Amino acid sequence: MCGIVGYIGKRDVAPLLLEGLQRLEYRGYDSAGIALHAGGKAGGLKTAKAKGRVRELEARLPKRFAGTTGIAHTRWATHGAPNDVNAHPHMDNDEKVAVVHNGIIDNASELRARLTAEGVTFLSDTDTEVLAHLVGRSQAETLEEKVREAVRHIEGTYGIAVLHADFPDRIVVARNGSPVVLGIGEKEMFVSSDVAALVSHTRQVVTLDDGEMATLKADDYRTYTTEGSRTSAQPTTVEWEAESYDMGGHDTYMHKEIYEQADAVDRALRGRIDDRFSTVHLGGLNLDARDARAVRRVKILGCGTSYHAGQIGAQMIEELARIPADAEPASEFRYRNPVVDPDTLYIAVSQSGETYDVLAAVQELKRKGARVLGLVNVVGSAIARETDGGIYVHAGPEVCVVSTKCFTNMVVSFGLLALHLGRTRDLSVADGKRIIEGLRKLPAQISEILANEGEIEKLAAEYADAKSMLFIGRVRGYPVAREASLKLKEVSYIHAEAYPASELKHGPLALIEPAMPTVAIVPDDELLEKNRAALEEIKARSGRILAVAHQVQEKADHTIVVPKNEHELDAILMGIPLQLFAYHTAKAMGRDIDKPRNLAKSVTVE
Ligand code: HGA
Repeated sequence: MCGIVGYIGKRDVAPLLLEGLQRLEYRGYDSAGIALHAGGKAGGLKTAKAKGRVRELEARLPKRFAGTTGIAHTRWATHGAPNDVNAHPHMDNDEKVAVVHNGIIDNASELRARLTAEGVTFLSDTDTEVLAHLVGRSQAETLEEKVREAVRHIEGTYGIAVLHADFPDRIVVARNGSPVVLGIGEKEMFVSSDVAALVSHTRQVVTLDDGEMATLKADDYRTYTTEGSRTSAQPTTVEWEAESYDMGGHDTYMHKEIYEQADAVDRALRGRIDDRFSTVHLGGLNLDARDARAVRRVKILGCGTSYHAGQIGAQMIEELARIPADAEPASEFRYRNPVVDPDTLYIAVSQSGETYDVLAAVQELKRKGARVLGLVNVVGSAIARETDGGIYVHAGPEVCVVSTKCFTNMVVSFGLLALHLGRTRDLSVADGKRIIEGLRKLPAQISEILANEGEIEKLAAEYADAKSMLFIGRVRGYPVAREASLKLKEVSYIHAEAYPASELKHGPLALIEPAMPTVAIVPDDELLEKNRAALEEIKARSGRILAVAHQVQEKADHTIVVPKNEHELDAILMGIPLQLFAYHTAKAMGRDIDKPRNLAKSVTVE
């Protein structure tokens, strides 16, 4: 999704902004642009924009394009085609104002009609351009007041950064529903929509709240509300290292992040296990034993991979805590006027903590008085702040658009939560101990799975000719099949469909033929025989089968054997070889693995 970077200080701004934009490339975008204060006698603002990659923008920068204050943007079009003109920054007709914007202005057409009637000429098809004209036409004296007046007319979401030719000593930013983070330096200030663009310069950040604005000057910043009253946002220190955003010798971020999983899981467990009582401590949960016992249902909300993590989480909670639990796409939940029950614990799952649909579901739930926890990766993100408490999954920065290590850490975090809830109820000390031992084994078992990469690569080459693939699993294996099929389609663009193995006869068996391979999740659990029967049925119809199992499956053409853990935790491991399978299939097909077509990392718009 769109990205914003801004800088004010003494350094040459264009290279700094280009570097910042490159750090945001992973989010997915279709065009990029820069505006800066030109300085010198003539002063004024200069812009450069280009459809395509940041390097195309770089190639197009005019010869004289220097300054020490500027803003930049990577755009993911929502209003108007991806082209040079629609790329941000947008300017007013006098070219005094430049605006970059993430989000959607819902009342853009009305504002556009009104401004056109007043004599404004629109150059682009974007919703964003109305903001530039509103700021430009404001009669207010200060830039802060002009921006404030402009955003008062706006319905919708925004993270914005604004330059004004008459106010060369400042950048004014504002946030409503789309992230804005200030980076505090020594006699220089940064702003971005994502800490990824800041960490190579400063680890001191201030995250704005919705309804908050800020003025950045080279040696100072101040924050205030859109109503004008001062706020006292204090800087916090970002823990993520700049190196976490480098590829570290891997050919893609996806490959690197798959390989980071053993360490990431270790981080998710660190400091949380309480051997004395065979349970876990989850610091920020804000749910004491009495609250935990009062929970009668658990409802998990997420989108895409996070929703699948939630499905596995729901099963773990049912199994270990015996609390009825289910997961639902947040994007559906928020629009179906859900019955919100005071005894239900809601859990919002998101890597970025900014996923728009999940955030909107959280806000709807809070409005109705529900108790909502967050399960997120990015510390201090909107969902982390809007929820009553929660669990940080500690996967570290995830750059590849498709999620791997964050998914695994989400599932592990659900395992911790399920154990915690279970131990406030009927899960015995002995079972608690068994689960803890299982959790502790995970990092080594993940490394064992990854050591098998050579074989998985060969298998991927074998199946890469398929036009379509079926993924099946039963109960614990079903969400694993769903996530694995999503991974394959995201990175390889091969059509993949997941079904419960128990539903084969009710439809998908009709698809089975040699050209339609099946990937089957076959754990050694109480359903092993049932799963084997499904393999028989597929084989009888000449279907090719790749099994992911704890032991070689006779009926399968190939089996990827994964190490056995406790049956409640098996789902954590069984998907991991299929991440590598998706990666190698996509690689064999020459896909752009880290940036699959049409997809973006943090979906911060609807
Ligand atoms: N609506 C603006 C910005 C889109 C956005 O934030 N995408 O993530 C546009 O279409 O230019």
